Amino acid sequence: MMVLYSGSTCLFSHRCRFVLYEKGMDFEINDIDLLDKPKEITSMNPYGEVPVLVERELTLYESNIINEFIDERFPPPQLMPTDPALRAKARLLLFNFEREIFLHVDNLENGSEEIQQSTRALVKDKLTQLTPIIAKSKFMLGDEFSMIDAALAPLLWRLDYYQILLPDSAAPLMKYAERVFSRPAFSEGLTSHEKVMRR
Ligand SMILES: N[C@@H](CCC(=O)N[C@@H](CS)C(=O)NCC(=O)O)C(=O)O
Repeated sequence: MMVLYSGSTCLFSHRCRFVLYEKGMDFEINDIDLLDKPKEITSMNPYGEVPVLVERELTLYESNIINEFIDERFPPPQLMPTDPALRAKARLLLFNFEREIFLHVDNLENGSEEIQQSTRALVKDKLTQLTPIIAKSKFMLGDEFSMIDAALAPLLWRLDYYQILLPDSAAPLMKYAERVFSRPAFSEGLTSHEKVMRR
């Protein structure tokens, strides 16, 4: 059976748990204590990070790469667009999110107080800028739930936890977040540590 090595508070592992439940696949979770990381993680991922997915001979890391594999490997619903141009655009959006937002997540958790504060302001601005996109449709790519929503939701879930308060103008984004959180797969993918991150 497929095994996901996952951190119980790790935003990136959360993405993969969400997608695995969306696809309704059978899998096993191996909960990794990041403060006492087993050596096997570094032998599976040269960057020493979770999530890691193992399926038979295949070992993958990087949450978005794992999620694309799960999406392609298992039956519909497809979470990436099928049209090549739209698919490429979706990948570009994922790349932009990583570069502009998710690269900074570590600073929210491990940065000095000063760094945490400036990162909160940066993430707040970047997320607020997404409001016009979501004001027009149900999900990030239109009316269907997609990989983009799965990539973003774990951060939106952690806003209280990271002490990020979005302005009133971002109300459509928070309404969208509630829509994503109400999906059964989202609740199924939450660990007990994550359940209490949001008030
Ligand atoms: N870009 C990676 C980021 C993964 C990541 O940063 N994982 C963190 C936990 S959330 C980690 O394993 N850090 C190594 C450590 O804490 O030793 C992804 O998308 O999978």
